[in-house]
Amino acid sequence: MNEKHLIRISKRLARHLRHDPAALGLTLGPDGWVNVETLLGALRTHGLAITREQLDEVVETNNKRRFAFDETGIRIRASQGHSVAVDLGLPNTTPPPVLYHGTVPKFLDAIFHEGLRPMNRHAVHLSATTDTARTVAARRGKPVILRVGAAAMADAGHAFQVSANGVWLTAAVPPGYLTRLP
Ligand code: HQG
Repeated sequence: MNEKHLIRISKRLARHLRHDPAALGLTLGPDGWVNVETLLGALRTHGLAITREQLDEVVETNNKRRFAFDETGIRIRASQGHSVAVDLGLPNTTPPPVLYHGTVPKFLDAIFHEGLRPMNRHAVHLSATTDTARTVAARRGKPVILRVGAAAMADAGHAFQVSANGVWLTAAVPPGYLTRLP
């Protein structure tokens, strides 16, 4: 498949597996999984006919590994980024000492006032590297990178999880743990 088609399918999957399964007449399981055959059937009914092999290619080649099959390959889910209610069942995990969050200048006042909040998603998304944080931020404008004192947060009892595709998740980051990088 060409790159453009792969991206188109990935965007469609992200929309339905994270935010709007109902638009395909689907309901996600409580843990976010949906049966692959059911998904392919629903996509076909809604104008996107793809084969299981094409779906496999999207999952394998996706630049952020946004989607994952269960161990049997029968079900698929988004690894993070949901706005619909799901419990991914990720274990609490000790974070590295420092994590990063990429944002844009217009949000800084609010962020330093009330901290990082999940906004429409289930959790605040944090990155292990400044490069990833910069890429996340660049979706919205001029990147500003915030350093998150993750070890200090963990010491204070904040829980962290890491998604199957390596995104660090936490419920919220109070402003005291944030430093703007130059
Ligand atoms: C900002 C993409 C005002 C926050 C990316 C961000 C990531 C606040 C925006 C993943 C705020 C939320 C997540 C506060 C946070 N006041 N603004 N108190 N707290 N914000 O998209 O982290 O390509 O929900 O800085 O690559 O940007 O979709 O989160 O700018 O991995 O797979 O509110 O989404 O992945 O935006 O991105 P988002 P995010 P995918």
